[in-house]
Amino acid sequence: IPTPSPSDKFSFGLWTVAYPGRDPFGEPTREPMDPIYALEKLKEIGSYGVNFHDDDLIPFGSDDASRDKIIERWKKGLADTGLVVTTATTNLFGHPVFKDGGFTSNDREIRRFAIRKVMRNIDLAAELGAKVYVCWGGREGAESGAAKDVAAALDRYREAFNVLGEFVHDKGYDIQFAIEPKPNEPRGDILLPTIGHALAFIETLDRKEGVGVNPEIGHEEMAGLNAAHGYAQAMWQGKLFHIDLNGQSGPRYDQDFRFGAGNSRGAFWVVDTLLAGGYDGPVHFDFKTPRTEDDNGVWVAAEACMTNYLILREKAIAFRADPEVQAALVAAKLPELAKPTLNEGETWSELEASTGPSADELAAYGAGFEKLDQLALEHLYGVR
Ligand code: GLT
Ligand code: MN
Ligand code: MN
Repeated sequence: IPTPSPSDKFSFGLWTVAYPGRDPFGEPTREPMDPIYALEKLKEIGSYGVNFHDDDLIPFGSDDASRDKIIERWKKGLADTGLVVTTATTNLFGHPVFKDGGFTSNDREIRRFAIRKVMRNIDLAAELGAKVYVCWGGREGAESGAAKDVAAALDRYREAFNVLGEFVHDKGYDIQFAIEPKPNEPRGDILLPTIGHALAFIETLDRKEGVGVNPEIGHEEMAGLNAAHGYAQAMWQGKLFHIDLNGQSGPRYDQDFRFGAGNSRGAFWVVDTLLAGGYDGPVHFDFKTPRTEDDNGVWVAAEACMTNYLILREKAIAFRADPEVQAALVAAKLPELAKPTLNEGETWSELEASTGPSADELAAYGAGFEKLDQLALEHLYGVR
């Protein structure tokens, strides 16, 4: 069983390991977790970093004196364990004030409150050295048609990111934003529901170079999408600033299983894709231990996220290094896909005037994809 090392850059959200098991149908099954205990355990299992929402650490509404005390204690915990704050984020979904969203609430004062809340935590994130600031639009959305003017809401969403981009720039912080898409839950429909929506939205921002995406495997799969393809496009556009790895079994509620559980074949392709694209940010897990488990089960699940990543990484590397796979890739014309369709310097008119084999002649081949995929499965199933 492979074991994690700091160079793997594994990190966890504080809310993940501290998830007490509350769901819409039942009360928590585990006790609230002390954040310092979380740091100690994360260190013990081999995590490199940690990520947190403001409210994970500092209860909503804490006065300044208690906030300062909590932060001092947190800093000491970080120093004692050596864990790195890779990332931070804001809770704009828990308090009832955010029942219609934060940045896109129909209520203007709530939108102003939300942006102030984010700025306050960015100051803390910068102080703690976070390089990425995740923005999951928890309740930016609606359950019904006329309740949300989507174009106006997107104007306000853009305005919020423009203001925050200016804020980070003016303060001189070395922080990039990563928007996390999710199609539904907790709202019926959420704005920026997929990686594609988020990438297109980012192009409209004033300081778009400072904004990328934080795709979560389960969120793409909730929408029936191929998560690996989404990660690939985000990297292709230079926008994969952070990742939320976890497990999901198809289009259902947000299961947030430990990474590698659920769609394990999809997980294999996500790892292969991250390696191919050279992703080098934190390898961050956003999972929730099922409420059947006690504290011991929480740490079993957390450790398993890293173990499964390392197993799949070994398998993806072995798959790509296998001579039979390399031959199958050539047979499947992957090197040919990497070649430009037109010759160097060739124009559309030269292409128009050129001739090639007939469609029937061109169609007379087998793609060889089944062979290639079976080789991948045999690597995944552990027989190669
Ligand atoms: C929440 C959500 C996650 C987000 C977190 C960041 S909070 O648990 O389901 O996917 O990444 O706000
Ligand atoms: Mn999720
Ligand atoms: Mn997430």
